[in-house]
Amino acid sequence: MNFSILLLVSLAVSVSSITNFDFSGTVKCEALGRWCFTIRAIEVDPISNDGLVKYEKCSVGDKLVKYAMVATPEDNDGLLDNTFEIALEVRHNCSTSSEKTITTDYVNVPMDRAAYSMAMNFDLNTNTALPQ
Ligand SMILES: [Ca+2]
Ligand SMILES: [Ca+2]
Repeated sequence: MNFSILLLVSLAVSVSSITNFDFSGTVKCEALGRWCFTIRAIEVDPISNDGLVKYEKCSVGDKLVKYAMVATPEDNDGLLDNTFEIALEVRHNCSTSSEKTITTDYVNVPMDRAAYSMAMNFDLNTNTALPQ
């Protein structure tokens, strides 16, 4: 194998081992006055979850807020591990005096995928997540 082929092969390997993640959807809350939420994309791990990216917003009067966020690309999830476990977690104070959390089930994303998009809508009044 000459040098240029070796370079191409190593480039292909490094490109294919990076996964880009993006997240989008809506957050709905019917409440009087101001309400706030923080949405976090996480990579689920047995010991502690990794935060990929987060989005914070407060609303006064608007019942529906759109969100969109792009995570820093991930390239691995530990030794002998070929999938990412991706979930969304929302903390909010919609119609509650104490903070509530909604966590979606995680999705297994093979590490050789170049990109993964998750589209999820949240209803904070019922504490539910609905895939788009
Ligand atoms: Ca993991
Ligand atoms: Ca994993």
